[in-house]
Amino acid sequence: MGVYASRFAKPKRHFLFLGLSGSGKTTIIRHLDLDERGNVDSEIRAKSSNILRWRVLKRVLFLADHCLVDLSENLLSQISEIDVITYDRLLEMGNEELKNLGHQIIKIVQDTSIQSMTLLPGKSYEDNADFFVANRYLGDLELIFEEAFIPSTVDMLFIRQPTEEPLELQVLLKGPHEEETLVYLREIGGQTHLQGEWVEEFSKQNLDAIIFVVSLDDYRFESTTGEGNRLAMSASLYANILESDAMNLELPTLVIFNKLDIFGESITRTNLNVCSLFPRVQDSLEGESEKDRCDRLIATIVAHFRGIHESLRPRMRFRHLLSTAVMTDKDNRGEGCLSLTKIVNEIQG
Ligand SMILES: Nc1nc2c(ncn2[C@@H]2O[C@H](COP(=O)(O)OP(=O)(O)O)[C@@H](O)[C@H]2O)c(=O)[nH]1
Ligand SMILES: [Mg+2]
Repeated sequence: MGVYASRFAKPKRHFLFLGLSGSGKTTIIRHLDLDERGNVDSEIRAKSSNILRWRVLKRVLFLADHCLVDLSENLLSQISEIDVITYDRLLEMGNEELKNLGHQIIKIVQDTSIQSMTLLPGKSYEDNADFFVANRYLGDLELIFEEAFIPSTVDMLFIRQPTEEPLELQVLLKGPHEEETLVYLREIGGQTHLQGEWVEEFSKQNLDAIIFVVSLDDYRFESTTGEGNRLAMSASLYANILESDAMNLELPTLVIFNKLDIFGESITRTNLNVCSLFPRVQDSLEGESEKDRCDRLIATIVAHFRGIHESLRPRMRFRHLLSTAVMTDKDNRGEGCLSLTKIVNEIQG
């Protein structure tokens, strides 16, 4: 019996995800789960529809606020009516009321001046995350304000819900010869006030690796709480983790540089030099293609983290992967599309 149990027990891996709030930890975990399993729990999805409606509503009101002068009296009075709706109120809405709200929002969005504004990315980090989501759903307002609307599995990757409660998913990973490994992906909230709890997690005996998530796009944002540039914050957080007394020196870390997709776009508009982290970076080199330039700038960021790692953990190899967590189109897996196999191989390799 004992022989069979040990022969057939699935090996287990425990990975802990850490990183600044908004770097993409939850999205990556959901992406990996979806990738192996093909779907997200329907209960979780049903609960998320209001979060999506709320984000779209807030974004539209925010944009309307910025072009007040161009709006008609009628539209203005509608906007002030919607403006008083709270999140709790939204949760109580029945079918008719939701539909009605959807139609009001559609009217506002149909105003051309607002449409052109939705194309402008937000300045602050928070605005920008909302911009990204709202923009994706502006064409589907009618659908998402139907009471029966349940976000699809792919929609779930776009719904931001800051993690307060620890999130843990178990994913069954099949190897090339059908051998199975049970992988536990665990995230604790990235909010600063929760970072004290991380220490407790480091000391857990069964932990196999720390996966530290960095948003590449953070280079262009200042923290809303006055702590400076977000990429610089992320780098010092990584250093703090490696320096933590509670962390086992043999524990591998993997740094995932996420949001490769928006980085590629951002860097065409905003120079890497807005980030205080590096000495001046040459913006473009003669004869350099757009793709080469992007790769070189990413390499600059990666090298910074590598430097931190090598000075604090000289005997442990620096492991990293690039990622685009929101792309889940299986037929169109681009560069940076993560898989659990890639992660496990990188950590074990
Ligand atoms: N464009 C883009 N957005 C992403 C990516 N990964 C995450 N996001 C978005 O970034 C926001 C924050 O992600 P979340 O997973 O909640 O971050 P967490 O706080 O680290 O758990 C969400 O709106 C995600 O949809 C990515 O690779 N590309
Ligand atoms: Mg999260």
